[in-house]
Amino acid sequence: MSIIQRIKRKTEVLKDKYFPLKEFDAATLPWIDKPNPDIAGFLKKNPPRYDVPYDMADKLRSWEQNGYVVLEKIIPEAMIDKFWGDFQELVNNPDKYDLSVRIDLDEFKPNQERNIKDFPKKALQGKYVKINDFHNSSVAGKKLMTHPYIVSFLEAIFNQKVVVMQSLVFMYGSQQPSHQDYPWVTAKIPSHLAAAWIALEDIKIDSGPLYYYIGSHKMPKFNFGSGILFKPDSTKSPLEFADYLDKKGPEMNYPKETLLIKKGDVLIWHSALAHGGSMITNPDQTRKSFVCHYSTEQALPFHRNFPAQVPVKQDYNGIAIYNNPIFPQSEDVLK
Ligand SMILES: O=C(O)CCC(=O)C(=O)O
Repeated sequence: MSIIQRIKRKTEVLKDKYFPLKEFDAATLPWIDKPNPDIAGFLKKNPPRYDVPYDMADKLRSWEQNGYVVLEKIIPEAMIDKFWGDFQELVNNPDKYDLSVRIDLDEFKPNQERNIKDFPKKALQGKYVKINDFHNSSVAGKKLMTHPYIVSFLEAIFNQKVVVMQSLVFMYGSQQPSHQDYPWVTAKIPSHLAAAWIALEDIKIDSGPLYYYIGSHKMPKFNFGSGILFKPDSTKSPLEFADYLDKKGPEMNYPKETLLIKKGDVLIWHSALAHGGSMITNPDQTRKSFVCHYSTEQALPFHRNFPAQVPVKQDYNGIAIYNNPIFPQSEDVLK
């Protein structure tokens, strides 16, 4: 990083400390989040780079109104099976790999996030497990998260170069309380964020499916006492945030919907869509999914954990993926 870039970065950090954000910055909002976006006009000037099997104008209208879209049957089964094969290899042979895993079980406190080899193998195949950034190890993961039909939609909403921010693999439902993503998964521009939930199997009602409040990306933003982003000096907790969203959703008539999609379908959601994981009612029922967060190169020109390092990037279908500087030995080990 040059001296000028360092000074700019420091200025941004100080600005955020003393003048915390109360709303997304109107100047950097994606075009589709601005009032009355001209979808037909946009698509005339910016047709998708890939020939997509869905109606892009319809999907963009739905995104603008509802804060999410489901792209049905867009991922070939073979791609998913290859990725799941890599995942099985990982959890059956954790000693051979380096990657960060979080298991939200009391028995692993106070270090619930560790290198995969530092957890008992059995726990890795159970509940409350989040496998972080497995795409760095798996080429099939990189191909899956940058599938051209996902890329096309992300490019349409951002109208900019898209980058991968992070990914999670789940075997079981997360049972995560309601939240929006922008306070946690934060780039330099919090509105430059979207996530894809790729169903790796048909999702069953008793598996603890994802739910979301339709249209909630337009609700007034929660103030953590430190502005709209969660920070070490926030005076409001994640549970108070969940409570706010669960009250505000019904109060503002944002219907709650449960995601029961099929293997190969993909949900893409807005950075401010309120969502969470419902309760698992059948403890044996899996809910295999690959959840990927994306941003733009403008908002995330570096690996999210290494803002001061020049990133090593790979290009997949026009999307940039940053190599993980913590585990260079793991990059692309599963081909
Ligand atoms: O899949 C889930 O249950 C939760 C995923 C999620 O909320 C997220 O990654 O933001």
